[in-house]
Amino acid sequence: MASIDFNKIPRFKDLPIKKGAPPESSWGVFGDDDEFGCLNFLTAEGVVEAARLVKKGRVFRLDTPINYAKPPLFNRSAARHTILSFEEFGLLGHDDSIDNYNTQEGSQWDGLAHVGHVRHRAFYNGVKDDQVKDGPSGKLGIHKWANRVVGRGVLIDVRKYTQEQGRSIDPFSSATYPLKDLQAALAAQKTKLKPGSILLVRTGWLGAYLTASDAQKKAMAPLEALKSCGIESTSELVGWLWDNRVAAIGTDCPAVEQWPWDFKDERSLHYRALSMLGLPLGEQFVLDELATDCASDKSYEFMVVSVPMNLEGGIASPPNAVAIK
Ligand code: UVW
Repeated sequence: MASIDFNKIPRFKDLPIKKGAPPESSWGVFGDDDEFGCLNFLTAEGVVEAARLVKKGRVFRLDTPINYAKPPLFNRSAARHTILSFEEFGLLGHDDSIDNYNTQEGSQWDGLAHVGHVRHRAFYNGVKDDQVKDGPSGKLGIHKWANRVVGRGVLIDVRKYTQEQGRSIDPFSSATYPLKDLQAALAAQKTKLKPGSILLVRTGWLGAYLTASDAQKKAMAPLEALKSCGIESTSELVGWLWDNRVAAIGTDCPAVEQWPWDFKDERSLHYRALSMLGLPLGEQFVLDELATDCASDKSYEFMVVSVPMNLEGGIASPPNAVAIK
């Protein structure tokens, strides 16, 4: 990780800085060949500061177990886990084999090659489809993040905040949490964003999913049937994330924004965040236990260590993440 002069990063209102780049894009800010986008906000100094937040030695796993969703959402396939025996060698022991594994079957970071802009037909920083599909040497591969997603985590428990206001939303509807609720929840928690935060937002979706019946889970899994809450997708929302130098945003709902989102609508958050700003999106993160702990010690900041898969040229990854307090 390199150092960064945060004062030299343009404000959202001044984007784009590169001639010909799409409006509200950060293309060129970190160099024309940059593949990290907002992860550039995570610095070596930020890692050291984040480590100072570790006070009581509690560790919270942020990933769902593989195959937690039965069946996986969005028509994604389930992994097949087989335990292979060493018996034929006269040895007592085993290996694993995981077949048919989709890196987005559960908790996941969407890498920057996951979704390109619908009209500009380009990924972050103008990367084209053929540059992504170059295999291990392709651009925007997830393996490049393998040692990059470490820093100060901040939880916004907007689910708890809105429940306490007596206006909770149905996680199984396409309702959205507006920016003003995220900001108000943050203020109520007495937490501040600092440059280089990994922002986690608890919407309540995953907790609701886990208590649903098998039949409900089966019914909601297909792309066409799923309805899920999310956070709003507006210029104001992404401008606030950018101007606060948020490095990545993870939520406990399936798509960060509501589902369904409209693939044809360039105002959708997947385009605004992944393609325009290079801002990683995290989905189906496990946040409830962390949220309970944050509420009990009134501290909503912690160290996040996320080590995406070292899959050369990969598109996405389970976060393999822990929050440490
Ligand atoms: C879609 O939004 C379709 O995919 P995901 O959010 O899992 O990246």
